[in-house]
Amino acid sequence: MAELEGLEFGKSDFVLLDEVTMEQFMENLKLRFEKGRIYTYIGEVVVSVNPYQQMDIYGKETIDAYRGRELYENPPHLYAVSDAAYKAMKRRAKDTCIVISGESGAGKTEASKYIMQYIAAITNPSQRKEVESVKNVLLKSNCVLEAFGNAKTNRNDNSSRFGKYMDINFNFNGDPTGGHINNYLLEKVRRGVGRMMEGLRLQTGDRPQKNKGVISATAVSLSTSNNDRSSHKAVMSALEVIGFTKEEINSIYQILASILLLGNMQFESDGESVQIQGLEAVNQISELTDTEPDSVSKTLLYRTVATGGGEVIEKGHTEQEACFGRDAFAKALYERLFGWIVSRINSVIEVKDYNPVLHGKNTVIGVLDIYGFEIFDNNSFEQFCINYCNEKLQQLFIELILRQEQGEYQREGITWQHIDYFNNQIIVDLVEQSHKGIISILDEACLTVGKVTDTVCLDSMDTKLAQHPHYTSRKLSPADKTMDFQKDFLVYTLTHFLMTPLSLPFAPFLSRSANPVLKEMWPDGHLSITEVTKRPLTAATLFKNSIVALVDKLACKEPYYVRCIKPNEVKSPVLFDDARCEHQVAYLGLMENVMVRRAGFAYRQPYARFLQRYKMTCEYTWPNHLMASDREAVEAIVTQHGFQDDVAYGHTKLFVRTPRSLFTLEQERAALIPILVLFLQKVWRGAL
Ligand code: AOV
Ligand code: MG
Repeated sequence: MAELEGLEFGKSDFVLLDEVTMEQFMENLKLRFEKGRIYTYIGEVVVSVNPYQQMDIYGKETIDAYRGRELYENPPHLYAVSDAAYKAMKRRAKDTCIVISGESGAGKTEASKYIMQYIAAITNPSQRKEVESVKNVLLKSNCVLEAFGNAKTNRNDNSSRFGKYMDINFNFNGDPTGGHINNYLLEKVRRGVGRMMEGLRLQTGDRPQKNKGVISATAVSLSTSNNDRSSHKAVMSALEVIGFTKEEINSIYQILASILLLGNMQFESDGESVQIQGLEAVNQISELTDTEPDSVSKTLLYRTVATGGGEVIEKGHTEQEACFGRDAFAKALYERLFGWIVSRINSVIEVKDYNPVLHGKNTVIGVLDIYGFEIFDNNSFEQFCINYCNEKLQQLFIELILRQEQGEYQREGITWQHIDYFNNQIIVDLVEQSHKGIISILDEACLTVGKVTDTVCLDSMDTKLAQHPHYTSRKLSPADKTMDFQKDFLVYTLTHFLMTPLSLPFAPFLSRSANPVLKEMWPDGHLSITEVTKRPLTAATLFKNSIVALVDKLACKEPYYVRCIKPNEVKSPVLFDDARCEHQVAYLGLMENVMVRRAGFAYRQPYARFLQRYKMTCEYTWPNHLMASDREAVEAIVTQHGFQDDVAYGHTKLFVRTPRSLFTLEQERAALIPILVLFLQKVWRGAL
C-alpha cells in the first residue's frame, strides 16, 4: 500500500489513482521506476518495470517479510503474488498458475526465476532430503534450458527462444514433489550478430546474412572469457545435478558440434549433379553422430519420394534444395535435441508413486514464461507464431480477469457494472479461424507446396481477408498511398512461411545411429517414407494446437498475473521512454484492468478474516463480539469508521470500493498494536 512505502514513492496500486487516465497512470509508473519501486499492483496483478540493474530486493530478509503475508501487508513484490498463489494452492487446494507476460526484454524470465526461488525458499522447512533434491532439479533445470534455448537478439541479450510452462507439483504439506516442463516452439534460426557463442549460448538477430537459416559455424567462435567459462561450468554442473550421465552429456556436445558443422557446409554444382564442398565435414558429422558417412552425404544430396503407385525413389537435389535440406537437417537436430533435454529433465522430476489416499490432492502451481511480443525489421514465421501466442495469452487475461470479477460478484450477489475494453479476439480469429484464418490458408498452401508459391498464397490471403479490418498487404494498400506500414501495422514477410510439412529424410538413418541419444531423439525414425508423407500437420498448426492446449491448461487454474514492461530500448536503468512505455501499457490492457478493478471493488475479504484483523479498532468487536454473525460485527466496524457508503456486503465477503477506507483501518490498527503489546505485557507480568 502506498502508505506502507510513503507517498513520495507514488501509488503502490493503480486503483488508488485519483483519476484513471493514461496520464496519471504513466506519471505514477514513471515516478515509481525513478524511485526504484519497480513493482506496482493493479489489485492482485503485479506490474513490473525492468530495472536493468541488480536490485537489493530479493534476499532472505525480503523473503521472510513476505512469507505467509497478505498482499496489502507489504509493498508490491513478485514474492507477494507468489505467496498468494502458494497460499491458494496450500490452504484451498486450488491449482494455480502465474502467467508472466510482456514484450521481449521486459523481464519475464528474470521474474520467473525469482518466483521459483521464492517458492523453493518457503517450502520444505524440515529440509527433507527428497524434497530438497526435487527443488534442486527444478531450479537447475532453468540454467540448462536457458543455455540451450536462449540466445542474444537485438532486443534482449538473453532472449528466450522457446516458451516454457512449468508445473510444480505439491503434496498435502505444501512441499514440492516434482514437476513437468512443457516447451513451445523453439526458434531455431540463429543469425550472425558479431561476437558469438557465449558459453553454450548461440545468438540470434535479424540482420540479414548470406547463409541465413541456421546456426552457422562461421558465425560461431568459441569465446574463452571468464564469464563464458563460468557459465559453461554452471551448465555442466546443472546437467550433472539433474542426473544427465557423462555419456549423455558427451552425446549432447557431439550433436551440437554436428549442427555447427552443418551450418558451415557448402555445395557445388557442375550443372548436372550437386556435390558437397570438402568431404571432411561429412566424415566428422558421421563420426559425431555415429552413422555411416554415406548415409550423411546421401541425406544431404538426395531426397526420397513416394510415387503415386507407392513406389519409393531417390531424386538428386538441386543446389538450392540441398541448402534447404541442410538447414532443415540442422534445425531438426537442434529442435529434437532440445526436446530430448526437456523430456530427460521431465523424467527426473515427474511425480512418482503418488498415492492420493496417502498424500491428499496433488496440487499444482504453474509458471508460464514465454517469449514476449516482438517486432524486428524483418518478421518471419517465428515472429508470427510468437506474436500469435501473445495475443492468445492477452485474450485469456481479458477473459479471466473479467470472468473472474463477474463470477465473484454474481456469487456474492453484488451488481456488476460493464466496462468497455478492446477485445483482441478479432486478431486471434484472424490467425486461427478455420477455413479463413491465416493458419488455415497457410496449411492449404503448404500441402501443395511446389505448386503454390508465396505470391499465390498471398493472393489467397488477400482474397479471403481483404475485408478484415486488421489485415492488409502491400498489394491491397500500397505503402506509398494510404498506409505507413511500419507505424500502424506489424509487417510479416511471407517468404519461408511456406514449408513442406516436416518430411524427415534424415530420420531413418539417425534412428539407426549407435549414439543412444540420437536414437531416442528419433523414435519415429522407423516410419517408412509413405507413412511420413501422409498429410502431416504443418508447423503452424502444430504450434496452434500446442498453444490452444496451453490456454486450456491455464484456464482451469486460478491465475495470478505479472505484467512486465520494458522501460527503454537501450537497457538503461535510468531511462523511462514515455512513448514506448505508454504503448506497452495500452496493448497490455492495463488501463482497462484498473477500470475493471475500480468499477468493482478494489478489496474484498471474507468476513471472518476482516474481523480478525480489525476487531481491535472497534469497541463492539474487541476482544470478542456478541453479535449474531461475523457479518454484523463487520458492519459495526465499518459503521463506526464511517465508510458504510464505500462498501457492499456479499454473501461471504465484505467488498470495499476504495482502498482508502482500508488504509484508515490499517493505520488505526498499526497505531493500536504497540499499545496492545504493552497492555498484554502488563497482563502477563501480573501488573493488571
Ligand atoms: P524477457 O524474458 O522478458 O525477454 P529477461 O527476463 O530475459 O526478459 O530480461 C532481460 C534482461 O533485463 C535480463 O537479462 C536482465 O539483465 C534485466 N532484468 C530483467 N529483470 C530484472 C530484474 N528484476 N532485476 C535486474 N535485472 C533485470 V524474451 O525472453 O526476449 O521475451 O523472449
Ligand atoms: Mg525470456
